Amino acid sequence: MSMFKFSVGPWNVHSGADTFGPPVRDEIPFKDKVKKFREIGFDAVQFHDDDAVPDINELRGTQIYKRAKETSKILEENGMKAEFVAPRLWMDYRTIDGGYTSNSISDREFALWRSFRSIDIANELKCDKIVLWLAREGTLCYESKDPITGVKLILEAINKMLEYDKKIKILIETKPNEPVDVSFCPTIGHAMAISAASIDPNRVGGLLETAHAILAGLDPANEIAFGLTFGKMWSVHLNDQNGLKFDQDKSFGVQNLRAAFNQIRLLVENNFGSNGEYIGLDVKAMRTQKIENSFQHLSNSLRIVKMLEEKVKKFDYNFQKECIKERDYEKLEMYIMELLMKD
Ligand code: 3MF
Ligand code: MG
Repeated sequence: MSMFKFSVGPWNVHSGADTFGPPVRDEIPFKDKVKKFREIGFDAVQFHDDDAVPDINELRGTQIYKRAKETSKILEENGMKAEFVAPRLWMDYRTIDGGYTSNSISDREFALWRSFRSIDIANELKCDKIVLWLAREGTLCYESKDPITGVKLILEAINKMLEYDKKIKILIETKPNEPVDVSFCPTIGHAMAISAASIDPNRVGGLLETAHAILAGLDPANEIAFGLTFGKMWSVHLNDQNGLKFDQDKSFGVQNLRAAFNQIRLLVENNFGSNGEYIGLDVKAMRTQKIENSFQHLSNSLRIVKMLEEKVKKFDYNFQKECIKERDYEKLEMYIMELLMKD
């Protein structure tokens, strides 16, 4: 039994299209995905605004609420909760140059419109978290934007969201690059600084994704720890990543088991989830996978989390203390290797 609750996004089961090739599997309908997520052992679904309300750009007011209610019903029928809503600001022709930090005023207004609608949808789905993956808030051409203005515009947009809804919490999902070359908010440290400068620091926190930390050249567990220090690590996207390349979203733990162990150890030791936080698994199936096996990366990742929880239970804290006292870190390191490799 796991001490954690788990969440997943509909985008984590996909048709296998990538930058260089078309879809290789049929899209699975949302309803069927939710049912399967539940069967595998997930407790909640993560949403982009247009996952919850498809064609959101064409809809207005009550139509948006109506669609959100339909989505909410599917969740209820399957005994699932909604974890968060994230405005998908990177897909639209109006956000080519970024959302909140676009050089175009009307594009920035569109980005805010979508953010306010995401808050409305979150309320319909009975969740109080908005995630901002700041995908295009940065530059492709460094000289195209002023970096100080960029950070101020992000802060301004967040403040407007905090004013729009007095209960909503904003989680910044940091990533150093891709699709932009250079991001204005690349790490959890940056997210914490924006939180502190906002009009309500208690409602602005972070979401750390393993792969994003690795892309920033940082240790994922320490990024999570930094947010936890301030009581502001409100979600995690566990997955894995093989070095500095495109964002791979590999199954959790398959690349660096020791780093994965230390992420789970940190979450266990700090009782992550005790305020209703979920462990999100932001993993993608390999393109080679057949449709009937296109949920396997999710069940594998869940299994790896649970197996690592068992390893954490076996972790001998007295032995650790002894090694620290003797300053014999070689001994401590070997102990970890044996813990991970032996039954
Ligand atoms: C990109 C991501 C995103 C976010 C999602 C919710 C598509 O690297 O990780 O997944 O997690 O948009 O914020
Ligand atoms: Mg993510």
